[in-house]
Amino acid sequence: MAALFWVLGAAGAIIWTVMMALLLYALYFKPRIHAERTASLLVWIGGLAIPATGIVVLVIYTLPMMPSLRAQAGQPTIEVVGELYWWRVRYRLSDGRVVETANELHLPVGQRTDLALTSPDVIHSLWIPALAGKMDMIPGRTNRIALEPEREGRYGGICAELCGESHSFMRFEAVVQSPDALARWLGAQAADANPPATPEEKRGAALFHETGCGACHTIRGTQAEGRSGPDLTHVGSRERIAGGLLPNNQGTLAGWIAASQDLKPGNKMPSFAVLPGDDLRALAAYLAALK
Ligand code: HEC
Ligand SMILES: [Cu+2]
Repeated sequence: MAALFWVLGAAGAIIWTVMMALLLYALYFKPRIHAERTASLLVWIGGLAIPATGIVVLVIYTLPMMPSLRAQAGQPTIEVVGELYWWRVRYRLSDGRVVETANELHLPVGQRTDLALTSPDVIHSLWIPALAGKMDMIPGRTNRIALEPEREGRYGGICAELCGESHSFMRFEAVVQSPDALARWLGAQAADANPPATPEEKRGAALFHETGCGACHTIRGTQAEGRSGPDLTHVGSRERIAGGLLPNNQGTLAGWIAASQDLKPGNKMPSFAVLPGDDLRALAAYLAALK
């Protein structure tokens, strides 16, 4: 980008200076009147040939700078699906297992990762300003973007295409880590959910099934196999919930379950305002322990 900026900026500055000089010359030095043949020659050369050559040279210089968006063999590919209003992130491991998570995109530092982007219903746009430009997520097709982060850290990402009521709450984080740390994280995510340990967590697990949460959420290793909401197998390991809206802890989990529609209007999870406080605390304790 820096090379592109300096070269195109310099070319633009040179052309601007020459044009201004010609303008001043024409205005103040009153050149003699040209014969018609010379005049039309001037127009053809100065008005067409020189600008066309300049543009062609600049295009030839800049075209190879465009990143290749084709998936490259051997590069890890992550599928990201834009949902209303959260991000479904899917990793296909080399042993055939599939790991799904939400609103966190874990990437290896210094390595190219191809993202395959799509959406089931409306157009979203994936944008991590610190890492790359925007790329639309369009129903019925798969767009690709390649990321090659240079430094470890957490980078904020947002949806950059107005997609509905809670569009502004559709955030996520790219977590750039060493390939070793990423492999450890993927290994942990691929495991089935921890069984509930304390009596409160056990009550939460039972409530999860009685209340019907499993119709929309998967918790691998249990009967919950719903697909329309985020996979909750390791929800306790995430930094934030609900598309970056809330930090992740027992209190915010309980609040989310009771009042998801007030916190994030129009999202696809109903508020469970009828649940008594005890039940909410038990559900939240169970989910928070799913590290
Ligand atoms: C009708 C489908 C549906 C049902 C039923 C449902 N959920 Fe959800 N849930 C969703 C959707 C969709 C989201 C994502 C909302 C968003 O972020 O926009 C979600 C998000 C969540 C999250 C946040 C996950 C994250 O990583 O951001 C938690 C926790 C959660 N649900 C727990 C529950 C619990 C507990 C129940 C049962 C009491 C339940 N859900 C019932 C659809 C559902
Ligand atoms: Cu969106």
